[in-house]
Amino acid sequence: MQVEKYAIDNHNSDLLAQHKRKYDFIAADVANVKEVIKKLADFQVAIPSWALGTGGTRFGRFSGGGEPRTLEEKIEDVGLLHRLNQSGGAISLHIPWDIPKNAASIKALAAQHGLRFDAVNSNTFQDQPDQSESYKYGSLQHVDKAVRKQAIEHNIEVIRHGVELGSDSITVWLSDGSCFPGQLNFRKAFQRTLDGLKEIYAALPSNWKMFVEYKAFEPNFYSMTVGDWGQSLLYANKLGPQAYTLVDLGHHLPNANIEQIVALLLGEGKLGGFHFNDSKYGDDDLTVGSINPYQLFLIFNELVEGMDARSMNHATDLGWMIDASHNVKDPLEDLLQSVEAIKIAYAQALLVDTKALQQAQENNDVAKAQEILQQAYRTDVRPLVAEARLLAGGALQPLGLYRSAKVREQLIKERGQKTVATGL
Ligand code: PSV
Ligand code: MN
Repeated sequence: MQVEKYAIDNHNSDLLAQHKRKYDFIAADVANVKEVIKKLADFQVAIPSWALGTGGTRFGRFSGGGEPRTLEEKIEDVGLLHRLNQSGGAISLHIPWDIPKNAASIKALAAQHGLRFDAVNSNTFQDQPDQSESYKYGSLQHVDKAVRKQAIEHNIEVIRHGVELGSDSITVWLSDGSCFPGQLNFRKAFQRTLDGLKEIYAALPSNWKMFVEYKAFEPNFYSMTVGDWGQSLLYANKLGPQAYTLVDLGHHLPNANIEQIVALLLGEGKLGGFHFNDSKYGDDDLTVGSINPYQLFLIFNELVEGMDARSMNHATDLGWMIDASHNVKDPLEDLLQSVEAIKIAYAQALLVDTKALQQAQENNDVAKAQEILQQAYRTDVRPLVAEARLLAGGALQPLGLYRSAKVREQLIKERGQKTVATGL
C-alpha cells in the first residue's frame, strides 16, 4: 500500500489557503520562525516495530485487521506514516519479535522508505520456545549463572543484528525484580545485574550507546532491579561513557516530576533518550499527549533549555522513540497522533522566551515565570508543525489523508481481516 505523491499534493492544495491563513497569523509573532520550522522538520521520532499491531491486556486482544504480518510489512507501515508526516524516519526493532532474516535486504527496504534503524531492543522478559533457561525469576539478576549467560548472549546477539542494520544503540529493559519481600537479596541482585550489563557493554561497538531503561513496577510488584532513574543512573555511571539512562514516560510512580528527572539527567550528561507514551494510572502505554499534554510540554521545555545549555543537537543527540500499545485505536492512526503530539510539545518549547524565564527565575518572580511558560503552551503551534511537514513533502493533515485515502481498508484488502502482528 502506497500513498502516492499526487494524493498528497491534491490533499495539500485543497487545504493550502486555510493553512496559509493560520500559519501567517502565528508566524507574525515568532521572531525566529524559519529556525523553528527547520528544527521541527529535522526532528524525527522512531516508530517501534511492536506498536504497529493492536495491543492487548491480559484480559484480551481485539485485532483491527490489516496488521503487518512480517517485518517487511512493518517497514512498509512505518514508511507509510513517514510519507504522510515526514517525521517518523526511523524504526526501532524488538528482538526476537522482529528478527531481520536478511539484514541487507531489510536495510535496503527501509532505505527505500527513507527509514533508518534506531535503537534495537532486547527481550529477556519472556521465554522463547527454543531457549533452554527460563526468565521466570529474572535474567541478569538470576541466581543461576546459566540464565545470566543466556541473557547476556541474547543481548550481544541483538547488538549484532543492530550492527548489520546500521543501528547505533541498544535499549536494555529488564523486568527483573521480585514479587514478594524476602524473595531477593537486593544488593546481590544489583551486583549480578551490573556484572551482566558490563559484559554486554563490553560488546558495544565504539560508536554505540547503551540505554538502561527503568520501570517502577510490573511484571514484578514488590521490587524492580532497575526500578527508577536513580538505579538506572547508578548502572550507567558504573558502566561508562557509552551507557545512558532511558526515560519511558509511563514508568514512574503517579505524579513523579518527570521534567525534573530529565533536567538532572541532562545536566549529568547521562540522558540517553525517550520512550514516549502517556498514562493515567501506571504503564498504560496510552497515546503520548492524550492524558497530560502539559507535562509533555514541560519535559520538552527542560529538554530544549538543557540541550541548548550543552550545545546539543535536538534532532540527533538523544534517542526519540515511541513505546505505546494501541488497544482500541487503529495503530497507525494512533502513531500519527503520537508523532503530532510530540512535535506540538517540541514546537511549544521552542517558543518559550528563555531569556525572560531566566530573568523571572533570578528575580523570584513566580507569577511571571508561569505566565512565560503558559504563553508558549497556550499558543496554537499546529500551523508551524504543519508548515514544517508541508515543506518536507508531507501532508498538511496526515490523519485526514490517512482516512480519506482509506488506508486501513486497503491494508485489510491486501493482508486480510484476521492478521496478528508480533509484539505484545
Ligand atoms: C516495558 O514496559 C517496555 O517499556 C520496554 O521498553 C519494553 O521493551 C517495551 O515496553 C515493550 O514491552
Ligand atoms: Mn519502554
